[in-house]
Amino acid sequence: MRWLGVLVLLVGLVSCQSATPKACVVIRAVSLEAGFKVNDTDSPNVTIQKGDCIEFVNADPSLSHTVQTKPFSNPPEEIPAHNLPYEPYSFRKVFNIAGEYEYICSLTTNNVVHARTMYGKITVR
Ligand SMILES: [Cu+2]
Repeated sequence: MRWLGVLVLLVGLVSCQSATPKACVVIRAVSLEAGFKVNDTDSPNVTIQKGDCIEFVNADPSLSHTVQTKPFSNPPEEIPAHNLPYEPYSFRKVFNIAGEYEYICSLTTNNVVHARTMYGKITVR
């Protein structure tokens, strides 16, 4: 029965490799004033398909930012709080559950609440 284990392993390896990941949609933290922007758009909102991924990047050299789901927004799944140091660090997440994910930067610097300007919505279909 050992060959069966080898076969299962091989099939597993092949299926992993064939599932080449699609390029992620990039959401940049541009600045405290400008907030988040999707790819090269001027919008912090995006609609993706189940199984797509989002890559969060901090493109703001002057401030740290974070990303997480907006508290009490009742998303299908939480995005736990992630620190976003200045790029090239990035945080990637695959969204497998359809629904609306409101996200924010949860920081406060010099009494300025980032979430007032740094927020957006990811819709997964
Ligand atoms: Cu921020």
